[in-house]
Amino acid sequence: MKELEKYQKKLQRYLDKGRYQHTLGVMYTCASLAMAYHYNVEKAMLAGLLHDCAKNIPNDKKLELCKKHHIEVTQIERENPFLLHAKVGAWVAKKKYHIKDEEILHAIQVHTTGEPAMNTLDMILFIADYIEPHRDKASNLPEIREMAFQDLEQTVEKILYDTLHYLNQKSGRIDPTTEITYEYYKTKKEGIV
Ligand code: DGI
Ligand code: FE
Ligand code: FE
Repeated sequence: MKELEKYQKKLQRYLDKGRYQHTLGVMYTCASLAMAYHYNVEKAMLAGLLHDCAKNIPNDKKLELCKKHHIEVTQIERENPFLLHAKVGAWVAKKKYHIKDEEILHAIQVHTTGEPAMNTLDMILFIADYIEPHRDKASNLPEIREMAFQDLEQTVEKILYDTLHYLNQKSGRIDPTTEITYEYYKTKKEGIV
């Protein structure tokens, strides 16, 4: 837990106030979900704390970092560089916060779009990011918050369904990974895979 405090101090310098509050919300929500699903609580808290560590890096700087450090950038990420805060975040967590745990780095990397067949920590972070106490805009929050403590996979499917609906409504470009992930969890729910 000492490490968590050290990282909090550092993060506070790199994130704006609202983002830092969100980060703490995600960290504690990750802890709650870890308790509910018998996952390592400290590890889940670390993933939650660091997940948006690259959020306040300007877009041109994110693209520059990717080029310099050979991080692959897809076309949709080039057009919507905010999506890159997940991949770049995993890199920052590794290089600047010295996180060695590959599971934590992976959960950070996929926290925005998700990916098919996520592991427990990936799902805990993905869900915590959506339901943490400061979030108030997403639709169906009370229902999703309840579901989160009952079934991780169904909750991921519901969040992706709502996210795709929201992006369609505001004509936001959809990352193919978001779509593929939704299809994976939808099929899984129907009992086909
Ligand atoms: O960084 P946060 O705001 O805490 O949360 P996040 O990393 O999950 O990003 C949330 C935003 O990402 C939300 O507005 C929906 C958006 N998003 C998720 N998948 C896609 C997407 N945006 C686009 N354009 N395309 C996607 O596929
Ligand atoms: Fe994020
Ligand atoms: Fe977040």
